[in-house]
Amino acid sequence: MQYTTAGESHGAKLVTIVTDVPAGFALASERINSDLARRQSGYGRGGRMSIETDKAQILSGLRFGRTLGTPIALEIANKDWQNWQERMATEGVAPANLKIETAPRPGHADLAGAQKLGRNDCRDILERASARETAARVAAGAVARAYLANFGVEISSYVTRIGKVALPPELIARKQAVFSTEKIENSAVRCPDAKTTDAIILAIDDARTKGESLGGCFNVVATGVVPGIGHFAQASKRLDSQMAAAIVSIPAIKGVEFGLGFASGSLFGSEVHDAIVIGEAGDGRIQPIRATNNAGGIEGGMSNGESIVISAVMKPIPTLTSPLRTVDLLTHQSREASKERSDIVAVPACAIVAEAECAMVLANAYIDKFGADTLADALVAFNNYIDRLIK
Ligand code: EPS
Repeated sequence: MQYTTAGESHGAKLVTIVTDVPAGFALASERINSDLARRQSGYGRGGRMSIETDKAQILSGLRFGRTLGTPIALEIANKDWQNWQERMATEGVAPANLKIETAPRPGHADLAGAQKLGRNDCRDILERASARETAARVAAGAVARAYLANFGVEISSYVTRIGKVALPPELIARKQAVFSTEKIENSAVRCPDAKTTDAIILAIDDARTKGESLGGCFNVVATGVVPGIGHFAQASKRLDSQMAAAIVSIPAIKGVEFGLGFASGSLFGSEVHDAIVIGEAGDGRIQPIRATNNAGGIEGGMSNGESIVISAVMKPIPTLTSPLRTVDLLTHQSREASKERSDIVAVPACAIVAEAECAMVLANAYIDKFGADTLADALVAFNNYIDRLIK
């Protein structure tokens, strides 16, 4: 399964085409829209989210609610387009009074993009570099997620830090996803602990008062993944290399870890590696399993049957209401960076985008192992594999 997106932040629509989709699984726009709504939520987001109600329209690749095995085209209308039609017209000439953005924001794609493409209006860059594009990724990821549900794979996420406020480490159990969906989804910042949520909200309010922005960390957890997904034999097929590339492709992500991650560099081998014991796997089968899950569910580039636990860090939003210094692209004079309407923090939204990226990687690894044509064929191969694992 591959996806491509198109669309500017204030253009008419966001579009995504998902190709190499197996035939015969159920997909509903309600499911896609629920992920789109989850991406829009989160305390500390900017004015744009109160303008938009992202909804995907499925244009192709389905018949009577089931995939045809043909490309799925999805589109999401930008309601804000009505306020930008002149400034973002795809044809014709620029209006005489067009305001151009010549003050690149440190931390955004503005300057390097303007240099790369020889532009002096940063809007030519920022419209596409905007994280608005991630709505289309979430729609594509929902297709992958619907496919994976047939194999018992579920993907969730939660926020572990925003700015200086972090979920106490003792609450983060790595063996499995212990947080209830309700606790995560009911938190205004997707943090499963009420006390931490309250402290994060105060930190966001404080950042807003100071004209600041914030970043943070989140975990993505995939449960129900059978062992042996991915491959040890090829760099490009290693599950963790694919997953890292997919997560780091999300705007503003500056690092990714699996399981214990960087902390494993300061520990003894016996403190890091997960002892193998006979026990009950996630689906009730008696199997060799792990006593702990410090590996984050991936060893040797393959799933090991434990939950896949990925942590990532998102840098603070580059648009500041108390901006940093920059250089005007036309005059080369020092000035303040431009102030776009923006979020104070978008870490909870970013976690949903990371769920989508994780789903796309896992769906591809399942397709690679169990077959690309139809869900029915893949389920036969999958059930044979499960039987073999038990013997
Ligand atoms: C976003 C929409 C954008 C920004 C945000 C992400 O809307 P607008 O630019 O109209 O306010 O809120 O983009 C950024 C933070 C960024 O740095 O590009 C969205 O839909 O997620």
